[in-house]
Amino acid sequence: MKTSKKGFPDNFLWGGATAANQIEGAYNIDGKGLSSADMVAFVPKEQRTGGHAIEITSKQIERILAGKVDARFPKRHGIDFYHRYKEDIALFAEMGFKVFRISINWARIFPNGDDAEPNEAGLQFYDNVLDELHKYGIQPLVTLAHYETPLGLTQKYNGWAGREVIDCFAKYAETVFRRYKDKVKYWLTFNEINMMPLSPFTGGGVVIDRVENKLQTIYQALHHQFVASALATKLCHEIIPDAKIGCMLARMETYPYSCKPEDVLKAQHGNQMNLFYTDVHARGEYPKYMDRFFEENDIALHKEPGDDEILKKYTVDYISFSYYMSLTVSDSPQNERAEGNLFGGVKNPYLKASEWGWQIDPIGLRVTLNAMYDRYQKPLFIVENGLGAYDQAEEDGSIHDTYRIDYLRQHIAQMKEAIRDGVELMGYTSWGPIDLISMSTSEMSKRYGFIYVDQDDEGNGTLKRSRKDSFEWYKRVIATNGEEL
Ligand code: BGP
Repeated sequence: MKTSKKGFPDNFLWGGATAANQIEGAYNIDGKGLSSADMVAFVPKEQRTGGHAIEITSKQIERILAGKVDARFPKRHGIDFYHRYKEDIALFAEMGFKVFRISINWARIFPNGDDAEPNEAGLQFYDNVLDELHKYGIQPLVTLAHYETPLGLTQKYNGWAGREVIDCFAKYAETVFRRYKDKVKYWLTFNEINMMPLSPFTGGGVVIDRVENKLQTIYQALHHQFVASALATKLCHEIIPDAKIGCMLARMETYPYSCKPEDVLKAQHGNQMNLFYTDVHARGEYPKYMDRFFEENDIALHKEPGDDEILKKYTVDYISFSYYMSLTVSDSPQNERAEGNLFGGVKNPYLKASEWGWQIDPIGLRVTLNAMYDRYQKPLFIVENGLGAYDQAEEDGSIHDTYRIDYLRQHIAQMKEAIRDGVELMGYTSWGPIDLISMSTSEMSKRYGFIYVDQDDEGNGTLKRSRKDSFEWYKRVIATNGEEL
């Protein structure tokens, strides 16, 4: 048997991915309003429940705003990218990045989410960042909403639970499309849109303590996001005809624990519940299997006339996803739970887990790339992947992060295999190319970067940037277009 030699396409987009609320800081500078992320406090280790289940009540928000909560809010300060973006982008350029994923913090543009006019200082900041990227020939990939709902929308409409937010979002999207039409050709609507059921506040600024039927509220809010995403797709195509716009999912390839038919069925259901989001975005309609789920959970979605047509008409150009782990499910209650694994599941005996319990599975990436391409026949883009780990700086400041290199090498090798299998893959942006604040725990010590940032969990440090061993490694990967791993 011959082995295919096909490698990464010449125009493959190598780079890194970030989110405004995890890097920028400057949370109340130059007219920025508060966003959901600014309410998220540091979670001490003993209080962690694993995953991303950050829940906040309306009472807690009131107390935070009244200054009655004695906690730190690391996402308000990030790694000060707001003032250091030039230095950081120069480092990305040194690694040879072809693309850099950022998000626009909506509350920097519309401080309350529904203001009459945009905030010019906020718009100017992103102009500066985009210009800096283009200076080095780096393509920006921009997420419109990465867990950053303006807090004003939570207070007024309960975030995305309120239908009014669709119009606010459409106005925001139109504003940034018009402003950056010559500078941004790759867009994403909602980051990990499937986060909503796990954490409605993170996913959509929704506080669920005010509502009776939690699931009803969550899926209604999601419906609003689907419609908003389709409207943004429409606007993007009209305003920037040569741009591509995609959706974004936290992909959980779900395995049956055994070949017992009950396990297999459960895994199939798990995959459906995960791919539901990309089904709506790519196929343009709610899949039939959701009818049963809605019925059995007393969910009656309210759709306005025209909603279904909008979803059908404005489907995405490509599908992007984050991939950190796979998920294994079992029908037997005696199986050991996978503590810390995002979205639960049981322990997969063939996989090792990260220090945060995320089950590492490079082959699962090839499985999922094949499965998704097969299902949608649309280009795919891996916009997050990486290993969160504790790094140890040596006396001379060097950091030998071989574990990170191993993780990335194995995943990239599987991407190459998937391309040989025939998958159309546009690019790869590893998560957190520079250390940043953790999304789920607000730790600084959960590091993903090729670039080290001198800051600890308490927010102490010089914020000095330095290169880890993985920096040179990734630079080589990009320079050889994935041939040398
Ligand atoms: C994804 C989010 C990112 C990011 C990443 C790693 O879910 O889109 O914002 O942070 O996960 O998660 P964490 O920071 O919790 O390790």
